[in-house]
Amino acid sequence: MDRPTEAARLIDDLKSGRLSRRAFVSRASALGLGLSTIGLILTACGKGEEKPAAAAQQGEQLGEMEKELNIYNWSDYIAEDTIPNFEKEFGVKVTYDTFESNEEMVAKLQAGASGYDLVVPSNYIVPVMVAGGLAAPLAKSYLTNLGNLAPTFVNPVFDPGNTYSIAYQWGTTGYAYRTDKIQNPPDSWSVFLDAKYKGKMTQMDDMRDVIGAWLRYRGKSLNSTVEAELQAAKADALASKKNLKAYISAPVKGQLVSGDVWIAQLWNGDTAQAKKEQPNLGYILPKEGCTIWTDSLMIPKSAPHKRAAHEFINYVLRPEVGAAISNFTGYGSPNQASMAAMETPVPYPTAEEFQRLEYPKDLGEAGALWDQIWTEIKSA
Ligand code: N2P
Repeated sequence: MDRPTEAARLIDDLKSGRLSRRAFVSRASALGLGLSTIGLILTACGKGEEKPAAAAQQGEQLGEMEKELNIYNWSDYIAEDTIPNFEKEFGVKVTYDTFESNEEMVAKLQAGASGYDLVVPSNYIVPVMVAGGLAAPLAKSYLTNLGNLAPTFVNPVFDPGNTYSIAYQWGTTGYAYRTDKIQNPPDSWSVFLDAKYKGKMTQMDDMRDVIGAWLRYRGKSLNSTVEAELQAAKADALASKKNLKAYISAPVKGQLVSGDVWIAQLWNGDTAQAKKEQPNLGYILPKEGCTIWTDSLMIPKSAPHKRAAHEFINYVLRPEVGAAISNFTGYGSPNQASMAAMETPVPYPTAEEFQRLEYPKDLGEAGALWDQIWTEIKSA
């Protein structure tokens, strides 16, 4: 049995009482689930939640369309007319908030009473949210446009059967640089160790991207759970921090445009957005390798407007809506019908490029060590 299936069975056994809470903790740790994940599951099960399968069946009946929808998405990650057009067509008032990292989004949901109907997690955090009881199973009968997804985004490893999530956009984490300021930029993460650019460089305010890049720099997986490898990544991060202006994610775009920053670890799409204002921008996928990710639409279990949330997912799955989103964001579309409707779609990586790309996965128990190392890097 694969790990997600085995984990789901353990959760079922816990809920039905076939497994004691204590036995659950030991079996779940043996499976590699992180302590924070196990804690989330125990909390959720303590509240007497129903089994996923039963919930999925109930989820097929969503009732009347609601008049409101609350969306929580990454910043700069939607076309300008996506929301107004949806509001007009469906008679729904949308409230739209943004976040800058998966961890920020999950913390908001865990705090409770967020009121959000749709969130947009990346690969590695989806199973953590599912195990923590934060996700509602999708009622597929409402998603009539699901057939537009490209086959590679159907049934992803992080969410077998697309039970809880539907791909929204995908992209990579490399680095952006000012072509008018930097001649011959190295195609290596070592650029951040070069004091020549001190004070003109930034890295993402994101534990997975920063530690992940330094792991790859030393030839390791960006999903490493090996303490010695993580300590080496920390040493490189501390050495490069001396040259950095800041750890900053999407908001660095303005500084690249103005020239306050010349080199910024960044996602491909946000770089493309900045390039519309500042043509002297290039983007590099370092030779040591970097992250490729898929972000997906997911409905929180606590969502107050689940019917409207499903209608929104189905709306995004329309060819022209998905195409407009990717045209604005500069990211890849997982929708093959949208790809066909775009003039310059971001092509899916070639096999050669894929050798340098790696999907982020749930870190299991090592998540706590990653958290600790990231705190040490940030506070140094
Ligand atoms: C939004 C891009 C976020 C994608 N600006 C990160 N997974």
